[in-house]
Amino acid sequence: MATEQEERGALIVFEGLDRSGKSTQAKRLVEKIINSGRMAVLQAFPDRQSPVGEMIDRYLRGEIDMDEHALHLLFSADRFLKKKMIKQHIAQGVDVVCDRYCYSGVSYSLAKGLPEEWVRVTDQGLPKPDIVLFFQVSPEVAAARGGFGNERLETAELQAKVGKIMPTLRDDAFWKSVNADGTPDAVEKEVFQLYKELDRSQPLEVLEKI
Ligand code: Z5A
Ligand code: MG
Repeated sequence: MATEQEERGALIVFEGLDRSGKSTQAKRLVEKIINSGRMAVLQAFPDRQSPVGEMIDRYLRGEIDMDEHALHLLFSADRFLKKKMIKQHIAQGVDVVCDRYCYSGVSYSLAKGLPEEWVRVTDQGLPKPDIVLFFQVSPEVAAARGGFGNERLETAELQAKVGKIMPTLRDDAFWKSVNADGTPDAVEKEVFQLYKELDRSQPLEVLEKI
């Protein structure tokens, strides 16, 4: 546990559309935090290495089919299985950087037409992020970063729907927009500035509403 003098870790979440650069910048942030003398870990969701994440991965790669409700619950379960790890790290002063979180879960499932009230409750009880870095990329810039890959959800139609839904989940109390159109170095600078402004004075909260 962090002593009274030590600051707790922070829960930092990267969200945004496909190819906005989340994975690139989440990795860079962890390196930058460690170089600055703190400890940090990176957690991607889905965690394709875990047993639950492996099922999700097989679905995304088109190897297996799955009921959409079951898939939504697997994405949520994948996060809940990391809840203890996240809380322990934060109590020990380690920053946890998440590449996607429940806001991807809610946005993609709503875009597929699952019932809104149900979709919004399955992640309640997770640790609440201290900050959501919302990567905003313009469609032209995202398109210039290469076409969609071969995964099941990488279609222009679904991405357009997600692009309309995700901003509606925004909570100005802890969401910060990042201009993801810039060069990797410019985005890194903006992200690190927001990181440095984090307030760790209050205990980590529980996510009650999405
Ligand atoms: N999903 C869901 O349905 N429910 C859930 O609960 C969760 C996820 C958590 C897999 O996610 C799918 O699961 C995803 C959402 C759904 N569906 N789709 N589509 P994923 O996170 O594994 O997806 P990904 O493969 O990592 O792609 P991504 O996240 O969309 O990309 P990104 O991480 O935002 O971008 P990147 O990989 O960092 O960069 C993309 C490319 O652009 C790459 O070639 C970079 O070198 C380049 N790049 C990055 N930044 C820049 C800048 N600044 N300038 C120029 N080029 C750049
Ligand atoms: Mg990514």
